[in-house]
Amino acid sequence: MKLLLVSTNQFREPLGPVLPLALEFLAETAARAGHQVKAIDLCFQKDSELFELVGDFVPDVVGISMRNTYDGSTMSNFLPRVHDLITAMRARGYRNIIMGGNGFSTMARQCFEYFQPDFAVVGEGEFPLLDILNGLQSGATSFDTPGLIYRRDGKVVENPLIELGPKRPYRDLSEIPPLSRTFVDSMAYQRAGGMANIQTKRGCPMQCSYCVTPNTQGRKVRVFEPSRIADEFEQLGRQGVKHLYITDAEFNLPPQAALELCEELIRRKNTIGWSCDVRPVNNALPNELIEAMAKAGCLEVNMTVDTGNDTVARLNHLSQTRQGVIDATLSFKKFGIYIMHGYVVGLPGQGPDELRETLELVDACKPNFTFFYVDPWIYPRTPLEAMAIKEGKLKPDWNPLELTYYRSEHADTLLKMLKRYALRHSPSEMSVLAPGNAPPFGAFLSQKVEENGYFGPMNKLIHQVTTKHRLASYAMFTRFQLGRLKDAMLGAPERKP
Ligand code: B12
Ligand code: SF4
Repeated sequence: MKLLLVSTNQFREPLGPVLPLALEFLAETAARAGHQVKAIDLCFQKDSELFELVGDFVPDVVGISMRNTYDGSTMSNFLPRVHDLITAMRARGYRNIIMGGNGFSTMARQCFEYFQPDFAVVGEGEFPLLDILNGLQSGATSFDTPGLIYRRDGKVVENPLIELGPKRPYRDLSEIPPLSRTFVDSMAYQRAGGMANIQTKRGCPMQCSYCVTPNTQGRKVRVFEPSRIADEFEQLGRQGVKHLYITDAEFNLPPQAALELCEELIRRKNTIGWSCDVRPVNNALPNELIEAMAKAGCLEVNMTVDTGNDTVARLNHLSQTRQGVIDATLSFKKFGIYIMHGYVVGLPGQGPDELRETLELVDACKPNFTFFYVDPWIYPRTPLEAMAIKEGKLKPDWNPLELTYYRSEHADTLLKMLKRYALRHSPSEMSVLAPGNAPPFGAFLSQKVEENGYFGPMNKLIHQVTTKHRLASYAMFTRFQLGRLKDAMLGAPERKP
């Protein structure tokens, strides 16, 4: 079959464009299975150039990847643009349109209704894509691929996945061919901000209240062989890549797999620097792992802490303790790894006392950089959705295609406290991302990053840019002070796609 794959993401904030790694996985898998593949990355192109790029390739099947539906900080809505692209493809006579991607998967049923593709895949795409290609090739009209949404005899069929619990029939990642990393130009991303990337595992065993990863990647963690990942590092190194972002939900879960990969990278004398996300789950950040990460090239970690209060942590299914966070942070600093703490202000159970405790934790840890995300974004099929419905903050028939935030009853007080705290600290040490307050900050940052050809650890860059260009921080605070947040409340009507 002739497969055209299109990555639609053109968003360049907060730090320049992000490489569409999905395209590498999907194109490699389909090509190795004998299909003819053309992969188009629209990141550096105009939508109007699409058909020129397709040239005389006449696809039997078109795969469209949608990484983000929205950016919750700038409140950018990516749905209408992708809708226009699909309309143009239909007008061109393209059939068998398959949609998938991280953003799409977070609200797949609603996206399917909105975009009206022929097929939609929830979660990882390699195996479903092959099922569809092979099925269509042999004239099949019925598919039993788990999680597939498609049309049969004019009716929408939704195959059960969708519970991604332990019963899901997981496929072994070794069935995915090693990536040649030739379908996307990694160096273009390095030149434009350093957002080249790599994936070493899929899934997350936790179920933090607001998070969609267990729904999109499953709760069973599956890892790629360390030697395969080290080969991919070397392959990217030969292309000139100097820094990578590891896209794993949490690099340190489980710690043993992370340690084995670090040991392999150390054995291969890896020279590429990397950043990753880590979660301070109890006992999951031992000193031995942190030391190995430093030796294996880790330059920066984003530690999602969310709260400094143990009760709020338990209520939101965050398995961590204050002491664990302090110990791990000090250990990262000791081994010279730049550490960012991320907090979500306004989680269920968080009142002024709990926020005070959180700010005390930040003071005790003194991470290099701190991000406060104000008001969590509610996704379907998450514990936060259930809590919001139970508390009467969300209607059971809400529409996830309308960007919706969980709004704490203490929101105004929490924001005032946070603002006071933020203004006491140098703006270069922290950022506050409230819905709607990010546009000047994100746009300014990505412009600076691209103009100056920065690449490397992401938060270190933010730190550098905000120190050099105080305007970025001031713009952010000004928006914050204007109370922009007020018009970004639950289900604001103008956000409809
Ligand atoms: C790593 C990451 C980041 C890093 C990226 C760094 C880098 N260099 O890559 C950073 C921190 C910079 C970042 C930023 C943002 N991110 Co982010 N990010 C992630 C994360 C953790 C992994 C994404 C990833 O690369 N996965 C690896 C690839 C291989 O997987 P994949 O894209 O899902 O592709 C697979 C499937 O989706 C499927 N598939 C994909 N396309 C297609 C197409 C077809 C046809 C088919 C069949 C299948 C298919 O098959 C693929 C292979 O199995 C996810 C959450 C998560 N745990 O997955 C959030 C996530 C994607 N990000 C999200 C968001 C919102 C953002 C930001 C807008 C937030 C912000 N303001 O900072 C920005 C946008 C950046 C940009 N310019 O686009 C959301 C998107 C939600 C949504 N509904 O829109 C997610 C889901 C997290 C969340 N819940 O908030 N992000
Ligand atoms: S540990 Fe991270 S990826 Fe896993 S559920 Fe929590 S926030 Fe999501």
